[in-house]
Amino acid sequence: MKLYNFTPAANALRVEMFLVEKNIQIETIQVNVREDEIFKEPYNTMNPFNCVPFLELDDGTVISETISICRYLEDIYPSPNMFGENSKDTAIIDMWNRRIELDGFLPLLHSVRNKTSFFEGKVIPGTRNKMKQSPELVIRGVEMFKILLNRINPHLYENQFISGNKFSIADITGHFMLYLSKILKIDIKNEYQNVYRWQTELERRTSNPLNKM
Ligand SMILES: N[C@@H](CCC(=O)N[C@@H](CS)C(=O)NCC(=O)O)C(=O)O
Repeated sequence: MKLYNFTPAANALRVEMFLVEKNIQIETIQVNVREDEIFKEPYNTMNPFNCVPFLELDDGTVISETISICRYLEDIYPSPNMFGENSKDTAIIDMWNRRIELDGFLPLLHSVRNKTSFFEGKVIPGTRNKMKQSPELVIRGVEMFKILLNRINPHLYENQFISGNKFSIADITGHFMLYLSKILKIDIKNEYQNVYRWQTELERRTSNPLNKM
């Protein structure tokens, strides 16, 4: 099994943090997406969606999508558990992961790609074209994130982690959502104190790959 990744990228870092939390070692090949290696062979054929991360199994099967990769690894390395130990916990963790990913992580990812000059010509992940960056999408992403913050701030007063009292994959997604919010200079500390407490706890984890960058 081989992991194809590019360490500075947010989704790549989600998988790296997951691997450390679970104490899994996998041979990793760095694909420099900044230098467009992802569009070259053999990567283009392996993942025609032209994004990292993706996992190649020993039989040649390629699994892309951050959460699909993590779910596969969880299945073969069940401990420590990150996706839930029974039907109820699994559904609750999945619910939180989807809320965080769809309402926060992805909107902010698009805000960053539509704002930072570095992403000119690369507005949609895995593409290179002349699509213009849209200031409206920057605003929309930040607004969506703030709606989510208003919802999770009271929840995090009563819960140590986003899906309850146990660290899960949803916290890893949350950690990188908050990392994107830092790039966009969104004030969490003064306005959303419970989210800030959660963020501080996530940042202090030894598995946090941002501490090594
Ligand atoms: N839906 C995919 C998205 C992966 C993705 O957006 N990867 C970005 C890095 S964070 C990428 O490889 N972008 C390549 C590029 O646009 O050059 C997932 O969840 O894994």
